Amino acid sequence: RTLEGDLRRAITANEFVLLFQPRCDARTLELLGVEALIRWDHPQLGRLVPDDFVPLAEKSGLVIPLGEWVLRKACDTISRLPALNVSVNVSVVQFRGGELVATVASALKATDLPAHRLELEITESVLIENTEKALDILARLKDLGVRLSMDDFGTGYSSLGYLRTFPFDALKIDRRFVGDLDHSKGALAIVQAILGLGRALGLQVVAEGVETQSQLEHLKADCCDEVQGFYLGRPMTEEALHAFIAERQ
Ligand code: G
Ligand code: G
Ligand code: MN
Ligand code: NA
Repeated sequence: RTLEGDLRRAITANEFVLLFQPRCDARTLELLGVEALIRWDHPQLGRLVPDDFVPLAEKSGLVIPLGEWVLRKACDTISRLPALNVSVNVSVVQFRGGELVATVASALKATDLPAHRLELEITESVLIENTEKALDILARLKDLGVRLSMDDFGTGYSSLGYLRTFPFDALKIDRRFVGDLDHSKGALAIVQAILGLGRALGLQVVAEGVETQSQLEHLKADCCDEVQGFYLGRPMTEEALHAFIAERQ
């Protein structure tokens, strides 16, 4: 048996789980949306995180059907929760196949989720690989009405130019910078610079990996729009998300 064989069977065997992590208004802490995060409950190996199997899914092409499942599941779950937005991570491999736009359109149609409530999180690798093609796909995704965000912002090397060239609505500050906010002047300077850049370009800025009150205070002081991280809530099941929402009402 191989992990790839297991992966091939896992979709039909229903072994994947989609968790949802809160994204909150930085000032009011109101719940605005969730990021969908996949897990694999492997029958022998237990619960696997994306680092354990997404690279293999990308190499084998299985990330295409897997990505379809994630989009459908995320849209379906959130369509039943009034006013909540959902963001979904999209792999560079999903951009190669050429079916991404159709896959997103059919997930929205099948679940009746208004397009503006779906955000696709994209990493820089998508833009580096084939800039022309990526630009075309992103433009067609924007035409559908979905939001686009640049994920892991600050960790790449040419992100600044991309922000101008590509039709992003938001950028997500990588949790490495947020995690160092309390004890590193350098990290604070970088976060402040990203927030200033986002503001100047009219982009919404989301900070990831917020774990402490004091990190939150730094981010609020510099007008960060949204915060995500263990301080606000861990990735949770759909049932736990319902309880999380009920508790806040
Ligand atoms: O889930 P975790 O909290 O461990 O996320 C680790 C990484 O896995 C994140 O950077 C995220 O971008 C990626 N990831 C999580 N869920 C998905 C998914 O559904 N599809 C893809 N392609 N990547 C995902
Ligand atoms: O898409 P991305 O790579 O950014 O995925 C988010 C990842 O960060 C997921 O693996 C998620 O479980 C993880 N994560 C979310 N909040 C926190 C946090 O507050 N601290 C840490 N260390 N990891 C977090
Ligand atoms: Mn992400
Ligand atoms: Na990220």
